[in-house]
Amino acid sequence: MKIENIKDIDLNRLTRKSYGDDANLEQRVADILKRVREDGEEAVYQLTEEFDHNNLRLSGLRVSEEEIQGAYQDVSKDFLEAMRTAKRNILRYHEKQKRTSWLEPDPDGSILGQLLLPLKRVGIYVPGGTASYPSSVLMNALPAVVAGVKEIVMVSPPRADGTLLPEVLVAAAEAGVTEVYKVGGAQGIGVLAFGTETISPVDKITGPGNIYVTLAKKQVFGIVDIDMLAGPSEILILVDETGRPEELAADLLSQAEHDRLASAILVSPSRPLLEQTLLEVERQLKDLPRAEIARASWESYGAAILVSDLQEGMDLANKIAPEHFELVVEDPYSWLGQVRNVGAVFLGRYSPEPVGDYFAGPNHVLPTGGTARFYSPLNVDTFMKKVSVIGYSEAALKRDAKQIALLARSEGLEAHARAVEVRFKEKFEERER
Ligand code: HSO
Ligand code: ZN
Repeated sequence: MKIENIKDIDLNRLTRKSYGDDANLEQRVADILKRVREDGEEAVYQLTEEFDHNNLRLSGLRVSEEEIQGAYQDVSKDFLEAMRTAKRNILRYHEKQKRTSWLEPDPDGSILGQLLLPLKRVGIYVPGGTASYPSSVLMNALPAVVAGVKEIVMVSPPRADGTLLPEVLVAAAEAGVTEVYKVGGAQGIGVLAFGTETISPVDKITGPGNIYVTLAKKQVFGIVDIDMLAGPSEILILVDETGRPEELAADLLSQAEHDRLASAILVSPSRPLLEQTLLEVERQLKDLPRAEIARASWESYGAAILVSDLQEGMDLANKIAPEHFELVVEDPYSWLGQVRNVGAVFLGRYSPEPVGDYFAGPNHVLPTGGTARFYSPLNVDTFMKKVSVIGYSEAALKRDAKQIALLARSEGLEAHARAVEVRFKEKFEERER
């Protein structure tokens, strides 16, 4: 890899879209969703045979309570303990996000307010294969638990032997998931959105997935709500000359190893640091178990960008809007006020990105593909909705009646105007007499 000057970089390459716009794929996903909607579980069994090479007709789609308890035998004590600590941290952080209903009385006797209510039933998608992360189960389910959601349904594609990863099942149990089904891909999203003969549909679907899952979420949006359209993981590191190549290379690779499409970008005003870090990445790639994936990502979507100063680097970060942003500079807090378009910011050399992926408490489901311009990390609000409250008093309505009626008539809506005035009809009549 070569160092690129900011003047010469192609921003388009670095600000990929999160999801493609392949009309063929969209159609295939639409067909799958239609089959699930029309034929229910029979379609789900057929699709699971087609895509996951599994016949689940005998065992059924639901993971039993015994299976979940059995999974505890297959995970280590240390894993369970680490997961429980992570859970505590995630809960503590998300509790701070919780907002409550409010009612505000006015001296005139009326009351305005807002109810904050948990969604009743939500669905969490957990990918299969090497992207089947127990940590993501916690990150999706725990904010829903804090929000007060009662029914949390998880779906995930079965492995070759028809089971789910024990660590994922344990994470689901620990996180308070109430139902688990072995169904993945677009059909998994279909089950959540439309329901089947035995599974009730959910109100909202969250969680990352491959392109099929993402397109399916896009297509069911409106029937249910969704969190966001998640794409491959990204990291951008802004570093001054105090950075250490060994640490920077490790952080870049920590995201590159997720996915061939992941992107890892290093930005610095120090050319020697960029050079040394590039060498260090090559060195570390040599014995990385997922080197093949990490290298593919690094070679296609990685970048080392030379800027004239940190300010230029900061502006570039806000333009690219990366999912993860590491600020490895002398006084990271002095830059915090300029951070705008990133999913999560990691301050200083002791906040490497995996601290956020697993443990610190903030959510690791973050906006990707430049959507940090308008999306937030998954949070407690993701699982709540609001209801407006209007409780006018007689005095308040009397005060406002004329103006409301006037606005209604200006829109040609006479019945609206009368609905207000009829309350004071006698008094109006009295006055006229
Ligand atoms: N960095 C990923 C989340 C993750 N990392 C899960 C490890 N496990 C997307 O933010
Ligand atoms: Zn990660």
